[in-house]
Amino acid sequence: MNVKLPVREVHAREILDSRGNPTLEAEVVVENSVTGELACGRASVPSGASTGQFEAVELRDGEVRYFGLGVRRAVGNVNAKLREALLSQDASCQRKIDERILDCDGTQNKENLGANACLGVSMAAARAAAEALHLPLYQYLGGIHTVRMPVPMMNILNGGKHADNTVDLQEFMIAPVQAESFAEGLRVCAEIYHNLKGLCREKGLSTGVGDEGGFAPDLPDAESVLSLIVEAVEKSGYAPGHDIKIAIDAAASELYDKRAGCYCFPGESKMKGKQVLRSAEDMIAYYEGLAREFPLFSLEDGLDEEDWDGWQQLTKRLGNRLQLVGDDLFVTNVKRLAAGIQKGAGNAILVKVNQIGTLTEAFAAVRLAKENGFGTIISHRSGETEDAIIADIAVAVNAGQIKTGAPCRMDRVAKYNRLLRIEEELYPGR
Ligand code: 2PG
Ligand code: MG
Repeated sequence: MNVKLPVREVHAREILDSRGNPTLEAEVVVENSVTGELACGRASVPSGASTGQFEAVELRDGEVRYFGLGVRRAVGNVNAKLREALLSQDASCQRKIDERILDCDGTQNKENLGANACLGVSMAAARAAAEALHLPLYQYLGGIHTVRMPVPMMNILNGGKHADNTVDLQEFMIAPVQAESFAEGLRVCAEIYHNLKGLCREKGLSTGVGDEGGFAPDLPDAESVLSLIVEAVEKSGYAPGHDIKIAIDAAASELYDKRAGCYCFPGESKMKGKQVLRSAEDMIAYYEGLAREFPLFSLEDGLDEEDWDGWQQLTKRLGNRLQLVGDDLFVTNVKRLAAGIQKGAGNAILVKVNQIGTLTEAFAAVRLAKENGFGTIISHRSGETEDAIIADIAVAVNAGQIKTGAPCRMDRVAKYNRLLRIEEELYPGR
């Protein structure tokens, strides 16, 4: 007898995210048709700062309260329209639940109900279904295929839109590529994080942190950031390039000046007392130089989200040496990813469920990436909550990599801790 999980209740509320801005939390209650038991799933929606212009629409109220950032309209859409669309629907089929959500919204970019409304319900429905079947979420979503713990890409130094320092590139991350387990990798990264703090202190640099928990000192350029990170790795007793590799998220769309047709580096300009501008060609040469000098293995959003030609060049020049990750470029959207695959732009995708608005669509992007040999990284947003669902998702889809900030601030650490628990369940005694 097939168990069905009819939806019995759908509810949303406004809560706060890690930046103190409102976001949406949803709850879905389902009934197990065999046992009659009720189960509730809850999920909350993250929010970006360096959002791509092609992301699904995050519905904000635009009223006086919370400086326009309230999400009461999105909450209202869940409590009325989505609730009505989903009551009695079978939550054991996530695809059908998500299709109902898409139909109910009826637009390409979810501007009607809001991607925040859609995603909250999509994730809460999955949680409720897992709960009703007494399965951990990663297992419900991935079944017996859940075998791979992700390697963390731990962001230890913040810049760009995530901090008020002079570092122009947004994220500098370390990856423990030799670690024998997730737990070991996490330990290694956390030790390096602490040593980085010590080095900042010794050098008279700020040890304050940015939105994702990484340190946010004033440094003149990417080279000095990378040198400092290499020093922290060595001080911790690990070999840069062997034990630890470095990833950058340049978030270049944020640096791109459309009118001038070039990338502006305001922090570097300020620190060096002269204006620093780079063309797409300069950017590629710049990354080439950084990759020669430092143990880089991954570069995310190296160029603007609309510069397909530049991305093709970048991929030709660096694609065999670096993982070139499209975040704002692909926005977890199969159409944009398919265009990138066809053009040879990038070789990996950053997957953020709120960029697209339902789990089913995010999983489709992961599938398409894998079928085409693209790398996959499940990612947080700079505005997060205590919800650690991306940990379960990363394991469920065998993404191989996760990006979820520093080992600091519980909104980030919650994801790492969830992965520790999952590893213990999957590989006891590892
Ligand atoms: C990114 C993300 C997450 P935001 O650019 O990759 O690190 O930042 O959520 O601000 O878009
Ligand atoms: Mg990014």
